Amino acid sequence: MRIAIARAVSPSIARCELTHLERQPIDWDLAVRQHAEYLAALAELGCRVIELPAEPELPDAVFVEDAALVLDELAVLTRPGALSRRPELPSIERALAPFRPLARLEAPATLDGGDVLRAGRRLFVGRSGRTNREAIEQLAALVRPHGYSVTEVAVSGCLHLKSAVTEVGEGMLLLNPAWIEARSFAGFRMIAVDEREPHAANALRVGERVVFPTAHPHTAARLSTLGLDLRRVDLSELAKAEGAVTCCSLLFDERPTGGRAPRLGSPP
Ligand code: CIR
Repeated sequence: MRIAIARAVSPSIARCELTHLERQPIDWDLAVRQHAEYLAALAELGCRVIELPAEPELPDAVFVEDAALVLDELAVLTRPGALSRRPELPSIERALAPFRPLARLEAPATLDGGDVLRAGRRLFVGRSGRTNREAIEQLAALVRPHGYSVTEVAVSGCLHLKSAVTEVGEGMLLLNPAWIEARSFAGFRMIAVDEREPHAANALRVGERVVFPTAHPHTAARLSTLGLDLRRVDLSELAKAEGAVTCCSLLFDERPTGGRAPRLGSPP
C-alpha cells in the first residue's frame, strides 16, 4: 500500500518563509479546504493518508516533503536550510520510524527534501539556497551502499530543484529550462512547461496518474495531449506560501517490493 504522510495547515501559515514571492494575504480557511481536497485526491489515487496535526507555531510545517527523503531502504531526515523549519523534524521522525530505518544529515549540511528528485535509482539533488554541497556529499554516502547514484544540479531563480523539474512518467520529466540545466538530465524525455506558466513544473506522480495544479492550464493541456492522466487540484493559497503539489506529502510504499528494508549498517 502507498502511504502519504501529510500535515494539516498551520494557523500561522501567513508567517511562512518566502524567497521568490511577494507576501500576499493567505485565506487560511480556503487553504485548509484546498489541502483537504488534495488529501482526498491522494486517497482516491490509492494512498493511505496519515495526516499529522497542525503545528501552530511552525508556519511551513504543512510542507512535509522538505523534512525527509524516503527511499525503499531507508528514510533520511534532512536538515532544512531555513532555521525556522528545523523544529518540524521530530514529529516527522516519529511518523516515519514505523516504516523505515532512519538516517540523519549532520551540520554543516543543509538540505530541503524539495531539492531531491528521485528517478528510479538516480537521485538528482539541487544545489539551491537551501541545500549545500556538504549535504549532497553526506546524502551520497548514505544512499550509495543501497545502489543509488547522486547527481548535483545547479538551481537558480526558484526555491527548489522540484520547483523546476519533476518526473511525470517513467523516464519522463516536466521542466522549466530557465531554472536548471536541462543537460543534467540527458537520456530522459523532457517536456517543457508552457512559457506563460513558469511555476508549472511541480507535478506529483502517483502511480499512473499525475496530481497537477489547476493554476497551470496551458501546461496541463500539453501533458494531456501526451497521454498523461492528470488529477487536477487547486492549491492557490499554499502557492502563495511558495508551496505546490509535491511539498505537501511524503509518498512511499508501506512495504517496498523485495520485502522489508535492510537495517542500516548491514550490507546492501
Ligand atoms: C519555504 O520557503 O520553506 C516554504 N514557504 C515553502 C516550502 C515549499 N516546499 C517545497 O516546495 N518542497
